[in-house]
Amino acid sequence: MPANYNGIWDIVDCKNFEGYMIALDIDMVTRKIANMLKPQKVIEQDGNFFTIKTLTTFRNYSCSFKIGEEFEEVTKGLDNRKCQTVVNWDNDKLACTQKGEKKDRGWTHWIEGDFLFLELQCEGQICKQTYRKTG
Ligand code: YOG
Repeated sequence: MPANYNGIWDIVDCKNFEGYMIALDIDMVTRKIANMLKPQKVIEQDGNFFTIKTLTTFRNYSCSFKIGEEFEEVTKGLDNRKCQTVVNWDNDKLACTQKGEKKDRGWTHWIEGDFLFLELQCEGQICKQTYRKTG
């Protein structure tokens, strides 16, 4: 039985989002706005099928995938790049690689009790986020 990510998760901590955004070439005005946001993750998991919605008052982003199946991801409203993306199980962690213009790009999710952790990586910058289950 893989881990169950279903639920609504609210951000409670965020480190180095700025470094991650600079690595993605996000302009300063947008970074200032983005740094004020309190994202919520709404995750729908059905076996190996996932939809992860990242919701904010400024922009929303949604990504749907099946574990192990590569797809073309367009990071619309984020850095607007195309990536060849795949998400795999690493034990109970969700490990994503996003191949494209940016090197060493990807993210990892895992759960510990009521907390959902996320590390977003791009070109040596790692943003570490913590979410708490609220629904
Ligand atoms: O999530 O990869 O859960 O898709 C990363 C933002 C700010 C827009 C969001 C809106 C990167 C301006 C995480 C933020 C910064 C800044 C919320 C997306 C780019 C632009 C929409 C992500 C994964 C893992 C699932």
